[in-house]
Amino acid sequence: MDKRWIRDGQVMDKRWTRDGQEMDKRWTRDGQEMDKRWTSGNTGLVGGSVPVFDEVVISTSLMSNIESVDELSGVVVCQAGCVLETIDQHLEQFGFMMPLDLGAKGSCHIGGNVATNAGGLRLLRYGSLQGSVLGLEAVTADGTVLDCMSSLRKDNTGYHIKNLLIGSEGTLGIITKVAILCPVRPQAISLALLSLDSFSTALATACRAKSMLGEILSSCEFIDASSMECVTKNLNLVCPVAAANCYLLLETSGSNGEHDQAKLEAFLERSMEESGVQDGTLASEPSRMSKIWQLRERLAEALLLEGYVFKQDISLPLTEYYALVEKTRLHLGNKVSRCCGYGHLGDGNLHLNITVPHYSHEVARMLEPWLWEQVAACRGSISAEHGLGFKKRNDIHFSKAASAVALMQQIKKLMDPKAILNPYKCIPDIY
Ligand code: FAD
Ligand code: 2HG
Ligand code: ZN
Repeated sequence: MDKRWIRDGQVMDKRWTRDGQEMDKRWTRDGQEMDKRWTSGNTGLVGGSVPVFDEVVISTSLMSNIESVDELSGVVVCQAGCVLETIDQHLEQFGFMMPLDLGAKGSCHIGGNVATNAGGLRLLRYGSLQGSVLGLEAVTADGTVLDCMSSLRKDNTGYHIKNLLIGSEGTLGIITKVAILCPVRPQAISLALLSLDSFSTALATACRAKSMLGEILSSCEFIDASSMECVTKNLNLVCPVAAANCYLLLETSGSNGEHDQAKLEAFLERSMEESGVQDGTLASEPSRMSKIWQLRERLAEALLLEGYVFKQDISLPLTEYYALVEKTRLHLGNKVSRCCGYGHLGDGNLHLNITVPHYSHEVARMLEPWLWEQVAACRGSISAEHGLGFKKRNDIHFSKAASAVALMQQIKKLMDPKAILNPYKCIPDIY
């Protein structure tokens, strides 16, 4: 690929932006529309799957077999090119579900999910893929087929090599197959959307949800007023609760509808007593829940309609979560059209998004490294769930000690001495 896709060391916007449904310029090259069969998931948000200099692109799209579902243990074995949503639909007949769900589920591949250690909307309940992936198969740089295809929950025999591959963003091996432990599909799901006067009320309500809903809480998502305005205005969606400074989406799922409903109602009654909780709606009917979920899941798509989006995916202590959005807003002032925050509050993961009509060098320079210094000062992470890819690999030191980066570089050198596996990504160059 030529270099027209790079500007000031940044991958150009259109190549790595998408809305979870309609793919944009990523699918064209030299004016020709690319056939989707020749691409992989490509939904990553840090340019990890974008060829930047001299790479060869490998597609796993034809590796789309779901090989088995163990009805006793709930372990699904599938090839890397399976689309996340397809696996989930397949599991429904067996009464299981994928432990991972994200807005890009209709396009992303399980191999890409594992390679990025994707988080998503239900990590709060089902944990990270580091826990759910029981086994994997990968091809290493010298062509060896690395067989770590265990389906056992417990296997402490030596180093956990598979965990090294999970989240390695294609730099240590090409994942070809995975075994994933899937939870039982819930019988009853409900979704509450609350509008709140401030982030501190949102935080107090989220904490109350954790303690009063306990084991049935399956998602705890935050949306600020600016994000809500963006998704409703740009996509013509309706927010069913009164406009406010902040919103919380709380999902419960369990095995007994009556039990869950009673818990949820007690929680909502208690929350509504708080003056800061302004309005709320509860849905259990699938089409109503889906409409509410769109307000959260389609935010990335809505933002794209405003021009260029500076996307940041940050882990922070909860006390700093929204303060960073406000600080960034002040710092950038009227140089940007929008500075908004949403994300997986239950996991301390903020998606800070800044829109400008066109890519701006000035805003880019104002944002980095300033933002990373803010994150490092409170010992947060500059990438909570999207990885480092091409975009952030040289900023890794804001979240990892030099000793850890040096060990990563040694591991890379050992496993890929010729740097042929996703070069220029994830960690700083050593060659
Ligand atoms: P790609 O984008 O194709 O690749 C991602 C990286 O993985 C690249 O470095 C690539 O080289 C590597 N890779 C891909 N396949 C393999 C393989 N088989 N073996 C080795 N390396 C491989 N992410 C989250 O974590 N949580 C979210 O909630 C979330 N929501 C999103 C919502 C939207 C609307 C969009 C567009 C993206 C979202 N993402 C989210 C980001 C993205 O969907 C995830 O990072 C996803 O896991 C990427 O999967 P993919 O198949 O598209 O991978
Ligand atoms: C999400 O949670 C994704 O919706 C995308 O991780 C985050 O749009 C973003 O910044
Ligand atoms: Zn996310």
